[in-house]
Amino acid sequence: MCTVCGCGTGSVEGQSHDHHHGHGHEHGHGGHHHHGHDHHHHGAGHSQRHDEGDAHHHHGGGHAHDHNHAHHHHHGAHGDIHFGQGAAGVAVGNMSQERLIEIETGILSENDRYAAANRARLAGQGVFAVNLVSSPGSGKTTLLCATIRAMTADGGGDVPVIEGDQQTTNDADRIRETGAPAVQVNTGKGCHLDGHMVGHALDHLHLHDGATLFIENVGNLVCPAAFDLGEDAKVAILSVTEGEDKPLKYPDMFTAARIALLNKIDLAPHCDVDLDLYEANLRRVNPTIEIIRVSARTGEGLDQWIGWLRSEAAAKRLAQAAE
Ligand SMILES: Nc1nc2c(ncn2[C@@H]2O[C@H](COP(=O)(O)OP(=O)(O)O)[C@@H](O)[C@H]2O)c(=O)[nH]1
Ligand SMILES: [Mg+2]
Repeated sequence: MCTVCGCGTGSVEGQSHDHHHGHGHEHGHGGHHHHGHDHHHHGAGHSQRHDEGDAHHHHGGGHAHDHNHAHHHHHGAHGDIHFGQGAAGVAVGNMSQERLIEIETGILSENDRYAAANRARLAGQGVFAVNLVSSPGSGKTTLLCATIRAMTADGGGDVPVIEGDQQTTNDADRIRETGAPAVQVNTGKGCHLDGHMVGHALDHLHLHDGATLFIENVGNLVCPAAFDLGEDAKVAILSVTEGEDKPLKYPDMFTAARIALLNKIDLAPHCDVDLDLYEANLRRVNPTIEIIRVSARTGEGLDQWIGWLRSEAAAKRLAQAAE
């Protein structure tokens, strides 16, 4: 599970796995989710509220707790409320910040072990892997289908795909229509892919040496930023309809990404969007991020994106040969 979001376990398409600590995903991690997010964000040491029992907090939602416990939050200069001001960045009940950091570090280092194993395995096969991250609907799957079609148009190109979603095999089905092999990972309540899930997916993909592996993460601009899957680069996809301020609101994702694809550029004339401001905001949170304006619909910018993929894959092969 993830202490950032309290999310749970997943299953690889066609099988039911107990991925983490023996929990099945039908366990209903929704309850824990609320533990992680809503009411336990109060600062430590306010034990009087815990005597009330957790049940009513689960259903009380933001209103009840804001009403009753607003004094536990840190209020900013403009009356805005900031949760999780402790060193761990979150607050959980009466747990100390040190203990929280310990738990979060434990989960992330477990993930990092799986990610390192994936990375070694991919390197051993000369596979270049990208992790596509974005909010839902920004066009990851559409862009991926267009990319695969362009990369395989001349009959070449080996582009296996791992698809992450909470439910359904829709996206893997869309990918398979292009002729590319795809494995769907359903994360259940989980809001991101993790290293362990990707390791299982790799077992099912039968990668060929030198392939370019695409991993479409769960649509979510927050949690996937924190989880290394063993990829060579995170690729953030934004669409012009999301608004220029999203890089500023979700900076972790854009700090973690090496490149941003500004998608649905065909819609720009119909939106009140300032593309230069969009790019400036991206560079504010990540001064070295590469940005390509693309349209999965018209194909604009796809050559540049595929050029980036090919040159990065070539650079990886060169670096490995030099080792
Ligand atoms: N106009 C336009 N629509 C797009 C573009 N890319 C994706 N879409 C549409 O955006 C919606 C969400 O796309 P999808 O690929 O499922 O997004 P995902 O959730 O990030 O995988 C679909 O209706 C797509 O047809 C684009 O470049 N231009
Ligand atoms: Mg998708």
